[in-house]
Amino acid sequence: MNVIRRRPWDLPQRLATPAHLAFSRRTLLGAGLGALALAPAGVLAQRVSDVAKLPDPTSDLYPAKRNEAFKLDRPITDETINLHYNNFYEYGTAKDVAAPAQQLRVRPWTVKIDGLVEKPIEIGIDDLIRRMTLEERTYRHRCVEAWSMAIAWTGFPLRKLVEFARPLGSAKYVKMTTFFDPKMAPGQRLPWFPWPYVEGLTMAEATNELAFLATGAYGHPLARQQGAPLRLAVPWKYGFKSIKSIVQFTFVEQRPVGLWEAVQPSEYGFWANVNPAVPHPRWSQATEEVIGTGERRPTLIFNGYGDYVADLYKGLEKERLWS
Ligand SMILES: Nc1nc2c(c(=O)[nH]1)N[C@H]1C(S)=C(S)[C@@H](COP(=O)(O)O)O[C@H]1N2
Ligand SMILES: [Mo]
Repeated sequence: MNVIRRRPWDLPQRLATPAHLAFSRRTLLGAGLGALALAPAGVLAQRVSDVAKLPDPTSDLYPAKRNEAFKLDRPITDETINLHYNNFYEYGTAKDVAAPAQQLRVRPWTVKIDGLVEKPIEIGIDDLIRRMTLEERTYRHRCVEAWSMAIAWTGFPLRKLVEFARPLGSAKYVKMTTFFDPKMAPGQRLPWFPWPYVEGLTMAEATNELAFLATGAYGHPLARQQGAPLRLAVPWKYGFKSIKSIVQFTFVEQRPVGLWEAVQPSEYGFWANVNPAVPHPRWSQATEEVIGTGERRPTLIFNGYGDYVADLYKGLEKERLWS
């Protein structure tokens, strides 16, 4: 089925609703999204506040100490803005997923580690978080749609999880997978996406100092729309690599195919490193809209993180490193 010829951000804002992804309203209603869109605001607000009241068993770990090694060249985006402008296709194709995302149940939450490892592991998220030392890092985030933010994440280096996993020498990539539960994620009832969301990194990328697993943001545990309870932050790559609400890390020999690469391989590749000189097939990547400021800034190669990561790509110049 070749339905996704256009992605929502090609459309004028007023048209950027799921109904304009070239599907009939009936299809959407059948998929359950119509009902969500039609739910009175009050009903949704009620559900949101009920879920939000549940205590987070790790909240005593926040705020964590900031790691001052990671400096920003711009102010941190306001938390309120960050919480109301999100990409989370499991909860809708526009940016206003904050309310529907409150349906995501974040406890109990089990993380599986499997594939080419000494011994597969299943561990509860609270247990995992308490085994790690949380720190705060301020990172830029550059979406492939040419907008950006700057965020204070809390979490731990992905490298620490890799060490905990004890991968075999034959492991070449780590494949990460988001939860799959169409009952609590209306977007997963849209049959034209190959759910669940998947992303992957090479072992060298996964163990790079910058690769970070976020458990919190702005001094407290992650909000659901940010990808609670565990999401990736790889700030030198386009935002779609930073997979949310991860349930599984699988060490593999074959290069994983991410959800966006599966949907549109001509536009979204495996590497997806930020490069202002290489346009997306349908738009320029030269500048970015800094959300919440009205400002456009020139985009930097590797999103400004070349000192950390440029070496990873030496000798790979023939690969499609940039989209
Ligand atoms: N599971 C999942 N992860 C995801 C996405 C998604 O739709 N589903 N969107 C990606 C994209 S395109 C971006 S830009 C970031 C957005 O993260 P934010 O909403 O916290 O800014 O999440 C990424 N991770
Ligand atoms: Mo994105």
